[in-house]
Amino acid sequence: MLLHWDIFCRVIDNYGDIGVCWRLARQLAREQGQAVRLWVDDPASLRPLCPACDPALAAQFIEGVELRRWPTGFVVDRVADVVIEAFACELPAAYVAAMAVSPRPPCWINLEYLSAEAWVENCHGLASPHPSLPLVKYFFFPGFTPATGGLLREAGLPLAPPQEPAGMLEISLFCYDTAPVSGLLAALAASPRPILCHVPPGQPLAAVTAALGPADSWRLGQSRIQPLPFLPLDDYDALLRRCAINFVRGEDSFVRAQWAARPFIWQIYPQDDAAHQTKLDAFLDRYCAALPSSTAAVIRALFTAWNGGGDVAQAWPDFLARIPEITRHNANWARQLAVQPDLASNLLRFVADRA
Ligand code: TRH
Repeated sequence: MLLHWDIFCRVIDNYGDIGVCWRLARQLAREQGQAVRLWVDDPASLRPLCPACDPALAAQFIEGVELRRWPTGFVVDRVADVVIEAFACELPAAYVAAMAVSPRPPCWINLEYLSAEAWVENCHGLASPHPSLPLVKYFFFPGFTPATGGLLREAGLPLAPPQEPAGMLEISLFCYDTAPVSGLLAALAASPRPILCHVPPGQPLAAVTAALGPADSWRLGQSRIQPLPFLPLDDYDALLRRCAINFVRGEDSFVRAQWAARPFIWQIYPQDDAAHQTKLDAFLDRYCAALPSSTAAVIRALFTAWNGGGDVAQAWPDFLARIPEITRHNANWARQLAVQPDLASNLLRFVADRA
């Protein structure tokens, strides 16, 4: 069924808000044949992920998606069948008013942040009636189990990683500037195996430069630390599949690392009063559940250290020694997750059930 979708995205910081919304919008358009408008308050934030985007334009079509600048004075031309409020970004008041008087009020969905915590299953799909208008908003929680909204995954994504290269190890280092990169760099300097570490611009490069001093690239023992331009989204996905180990952060790169099925280390987005710590533990509990306890301990040690709770240089060699085992585990993990419907398909089903 062809539906009109309006997805609203407010860019809070970094690239995750637009990364998730853009991935969802183009998948709905490309794979599901839906008519999608993506409203972004800061279209320039999409440009690094999608070089075809011209931030100067108020409206443009890219990959089947109508990309619109979300202006301060929002004028409603029409109300869509499905309205996605990404990450509780708060819709324009005029749009909400138009929804309320629409002959067929849209299916209004708040797309939440991803979490592996158990409570997500109970809150996924909950209805929240508007306090004063005849409207209902539904909470849609991405997640790792069939009782959640699932994970973003394009059709036909290759899930089996290619053979692990015998010689030099390539790793990618996407992290916040709070990451303990000095510990990692010390481990790379001591590595008996040559390593090529790709460092994206922005916070990752700032962290490395703060640790090593300014340079075009760095050589540490047998390892080379090499800055990388910010890659278009699909090229970044391909980099994750190519590298033997990926450091990822936030939400979207974290999910992509799991589809890449390579060993990865996640730096979680820091939240007030250490709420992120609970989220990190919840993920590790699920992800490590099928592993022998010794391997789980090695993974936990490095994830914990990378998130500020230990010594990265100390945790690294054990992790490195288990790369073949972790790679096998991650391929199984990805296959197991891919049996579940993806987030876009779940969204369509959710909307159809409420039509
Ligand atoms: O950038 P992030 O840290 O994003 C976020 C935001 O901080 C957001 O506010 C927060 O809510 C969320 O995390 C949890 O990390 P993330 O989610 O991985 O987004 C990065 C996006 O950038 C992702 O879509 C992949 C993309 N990317 C590229 O396309 N090319 C690149 O070269 C790199 C390094 C990333």
